[in-house]
Amino acid sequence: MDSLSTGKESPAALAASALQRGLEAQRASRYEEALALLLAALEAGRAARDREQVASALRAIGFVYDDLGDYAAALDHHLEALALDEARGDDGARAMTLRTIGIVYSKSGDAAQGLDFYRRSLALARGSGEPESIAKTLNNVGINCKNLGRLDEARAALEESLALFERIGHRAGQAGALTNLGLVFVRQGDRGRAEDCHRRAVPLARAADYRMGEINALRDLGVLLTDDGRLDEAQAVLDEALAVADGMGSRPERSECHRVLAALHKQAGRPAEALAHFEAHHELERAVFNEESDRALKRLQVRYRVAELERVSLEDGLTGLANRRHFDARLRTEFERASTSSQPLALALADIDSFKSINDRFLHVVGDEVLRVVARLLRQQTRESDLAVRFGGEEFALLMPADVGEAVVACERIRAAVESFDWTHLHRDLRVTLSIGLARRDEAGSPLDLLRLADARLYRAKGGGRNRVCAD
Ligand code: GH3
Ligand code: MG
Ligand code: MG
Repeated sequence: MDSLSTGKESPAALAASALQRGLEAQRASRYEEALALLLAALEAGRAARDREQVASALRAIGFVYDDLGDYAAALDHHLEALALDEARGDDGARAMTLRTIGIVYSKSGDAAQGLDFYRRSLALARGSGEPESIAKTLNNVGINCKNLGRLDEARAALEESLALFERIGHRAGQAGALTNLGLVFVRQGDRGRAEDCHRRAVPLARAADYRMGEINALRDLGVLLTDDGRLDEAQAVLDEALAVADGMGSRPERSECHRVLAALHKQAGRPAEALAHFEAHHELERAVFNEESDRALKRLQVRYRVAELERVSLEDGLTGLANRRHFDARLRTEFERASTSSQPLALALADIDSFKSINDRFLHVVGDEVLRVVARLLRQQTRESDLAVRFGGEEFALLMPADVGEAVVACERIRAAVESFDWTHLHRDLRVTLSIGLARRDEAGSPLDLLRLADARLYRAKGGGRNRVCAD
């Protein structure tokens, strides 16, 4: 048989394909679809304990939130990816993630924090000797230093960035570094050098078909010339910037070009032209604002859907309790926490007695209802801090941050609640009881150990006649 048409892909292949399709959806701005796919990829990566896959999925989810302007959520995901990169000792991935985190901080308005991450990224990138990534990070360092008013540092970083971009023939990079360097020279009062940088940036951006860079270089040059009173030259340059922005159809860039043109015409004593440009600017700005509002709304919708998806993936459909997947993750972290802080932790495994015969005697729907009621009793008899889980079939687990005395009392209370519940409303002859095995964290060397121990005691409770709690 054709091996491609078996319809059964390996989990790893499925995860990789979900990641790929998720990234495609993100690039096409189909954010809900992207998040659904990326969460699936994340889940599959976790199930396969593939840390690289998990880190890639987290990064991609971070990009989606970044696109949606939800920087806090973007940071959460990138920071989690970073922790995995560090654990794997993958310096290339670390450098990239650190730089991405720096960009997110900078966009959210925290230039100092952004700079800190850029510097950490740079140290790693220098170690790997990859010139493009060093040059890009130096450019980021330069921008933030400039925004923080640390102009000498900014200049040094941008000049080094420019030299590296020149060395590897990266024209878009050169254009970007030159534009930023021009802005630093303006702030330092060196207008001659600033003009030179902007003039050099324009043809480089054009040759690289980097239109955003071309607009920036032309506009910054236009502003510089306007301020110097060279109004005819300035107008030629700014008209050119506007033409490129119009061609690109990007509203924020068009809006900004009209704004600086309005200022130019005003300074030149041409109020009619100034007004026309100002009105165009105002109109575009309003459209950009509406786009932003749509994005904010979209962001809320996506967050809501994601919360829903996450909830569903961690919940048991029949009983609404946490499911096995949720439990496995929590058991690991709670075990770890309890071990390091020597806080008590107890695990109970509960199994409905003779459930097979309940199904056989009273139909499956009655069996299902029994499961729902037992789940409800479990919830009622436990605390907020306990995790009640449908472990599988007619088995439940209870993870309690409690010492053995408290845990035994809780289990006994649950056992009694199930036994004394009035089951006759489901069927006149129905009786339900529960057997429970209880184990303590300090008896076990690992989460799996703890589970085995609780299971062995559950088995003993069954052997001892059922409807009882066994804690040793
Ligand atoms: P014991 O006292 O030794 O636990 O006996 P038991 O009959 O409860 O144990 P056993 O493991 O033999 O049977 C469990 C039964 O639970 C078998 C299965 O059909 C039933 N079961 C598992 N999941 C569900 C479910 O979601 N709904 C219903 N109605 N039955 C289920
Ligand atoms: Mg069972
Ligand atoms: Mg059973």
